[in-house]
Amino acid sequence: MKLITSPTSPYARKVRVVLAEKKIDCQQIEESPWTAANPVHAYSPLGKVPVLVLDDGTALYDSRVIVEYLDNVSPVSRLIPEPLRQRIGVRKWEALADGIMDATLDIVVERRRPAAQQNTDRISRAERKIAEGVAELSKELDDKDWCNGEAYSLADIATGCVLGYLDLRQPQIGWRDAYPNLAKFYERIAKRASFADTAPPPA
Ligand code: GSF
Repeated sequence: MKLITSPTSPYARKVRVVLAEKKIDCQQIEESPWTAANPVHAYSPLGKVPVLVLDDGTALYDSRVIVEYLDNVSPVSRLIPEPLRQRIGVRKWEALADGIMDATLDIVVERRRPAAQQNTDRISRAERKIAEGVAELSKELDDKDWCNGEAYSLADIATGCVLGYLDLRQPQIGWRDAYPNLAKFYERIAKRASFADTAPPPA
């Protein structure tokens, strides 16, 4: 089994944290999806990281499918609960965190274009999604220890990954000052080995 990944991708980080939490051995191959040739197309028609290539050659994507697969191949540290309401709660947290990642990535992609070609409407729409998305993370976390229910889950992993990605790509939004509960949560989760070992390189 091998994971096609990149050091800055928050979606790939979600998978790398899950691998670490579940103590699953997996070769990790770094590829850049942003080069003209995009080597990730060798593994997936969508050309996006992460891709998990199984031993029989089956390629799994995207990150949500991969984490569900990994959570089920090993019983160690279950990260997606079985009961429907809890499971859907966790998947909704993940959808929110992924949506904030998508909006943040939209801005990264726009800002890479020459200034005159940047789509300011797309950037404003993305900024609104980030602002409202982070407010929702904070509201839903409230004063709880964990995002969903009483235990550590994929909801915490997705939330930790998106907050780390905001630090990398949108540090000026200052989410820690606006949302002390998220700051406290992040400080705690960032200390886990799975997070410390997968931190993105500085921008
Ligand atoms: C998103 C993956 C993605 O956009 C998932 O796996 O959850 N919904 C998917 N990956 C980016 C890299 S990024 O995370 O920095 C990617 O590979 N983009 C290349 C492209 O051509 O869009």
